Amino acid sequence: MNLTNDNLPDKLFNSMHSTPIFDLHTHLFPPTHKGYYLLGLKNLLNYHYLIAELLTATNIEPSIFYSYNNDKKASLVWNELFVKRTPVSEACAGVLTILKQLNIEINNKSFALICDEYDQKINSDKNILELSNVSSLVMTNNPFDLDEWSLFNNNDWNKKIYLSSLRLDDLILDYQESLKKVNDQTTDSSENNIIDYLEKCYLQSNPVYAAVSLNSDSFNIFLQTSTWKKIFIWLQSKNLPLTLMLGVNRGINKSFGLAGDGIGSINLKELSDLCNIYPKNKFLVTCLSFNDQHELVVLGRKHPNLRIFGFWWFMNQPSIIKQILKMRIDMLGFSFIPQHSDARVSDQLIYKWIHFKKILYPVLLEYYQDLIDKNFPISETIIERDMHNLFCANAKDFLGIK
Ligand code: RAT
Ligand code: ZN
Repeated sequence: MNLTNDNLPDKLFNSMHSTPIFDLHTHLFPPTHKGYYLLGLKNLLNYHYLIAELLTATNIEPSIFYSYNNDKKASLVWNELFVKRTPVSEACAGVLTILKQLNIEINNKSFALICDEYDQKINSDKNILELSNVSSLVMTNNPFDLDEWSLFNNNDWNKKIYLSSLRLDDLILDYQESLKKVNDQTTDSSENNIIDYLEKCYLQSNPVYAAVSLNSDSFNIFLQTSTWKKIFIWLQSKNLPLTLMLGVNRGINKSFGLAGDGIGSINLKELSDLCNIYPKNKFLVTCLSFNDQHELVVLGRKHPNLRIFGFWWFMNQPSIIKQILKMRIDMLGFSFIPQHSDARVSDQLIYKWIHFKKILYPVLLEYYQDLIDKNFPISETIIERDMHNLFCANAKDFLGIK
């Protein structure tokens, strides 16, 4: 049955909130991976997005802050950003959204009491996956970090929920050190070892893509070195897409640690060249700077082997998302992957997806209403198909997975 402007809003809302989500890029790990699996309010408060806000809003010395244990860091963030100041930023709002979803009132309660109540409500990744409606997600797995990589020596976690990706930033950031790590594990020390090593890691982890974050300086290395040429050929032979996270400048304030990265430049003409040079390779692309978004969407119309995804990090702000989302729909229809969570603490899945849907809903409603006004029939089946594509199938089809 075709929908009308009267029943469309409810149908769209229900379909959007009941469609299972495939989260294309996170930094999450399964619960059995101790030391890497992060959960709970204190970890939420120690998120580097909030640490950057704390360190810039206060005069707390970064080295002193980082010398504190996790409990003290979290209570400091709470006190400075949620008690002494009004928590209006997107990262602060995220924490409040999670508390609200869990029905945790904060009025007149001490931080310790809020934490206790929180721990009673959330104690496993299962709660979170259910609350956020995420059915599977992609981790970020660094094959040059052997401790982190030890995840793949075990089978005590759900590989259907936690999919892997090969994060190759170390090959860009410190090629010699990465090569050394590879050579330490083999007897022969040739450059081919990198490919052999990637092959070994591929077989061990069954990744859905490889990924690298770059800026214009590193993009040049990337385009020109013989190792990366071999990597492109290897990726193609595996039909493994490469995720490019473009325009980051690491450590612009090194004292902030993980919270100290900023925006770097990127020349998207070179991305276009890359798509032409390697037409059989597939590239998933997201850009960190607002300034690159228009050109990126144009490239998304020109290169079938390029798929735009998500609102990455500094782009993941409601005011920006609304504008860029509409631009993407205007030029690409629904042929892009609208969002990923980038969650580092499992609980963040809850707020990242709620926040995104809050923006997506009115935007989509407007497009569908316009189609109905133009006598284009919109049925429930169309809405469900579109939600499934936006939240899941666009990404999975590009990756070539079920
Ligand atoms: O958004 C983030 O959490 C950043 O710290 C980065 O990790 C970024 O998402 C990345 O994958 O490089
Ligand atoms: Zn990330």
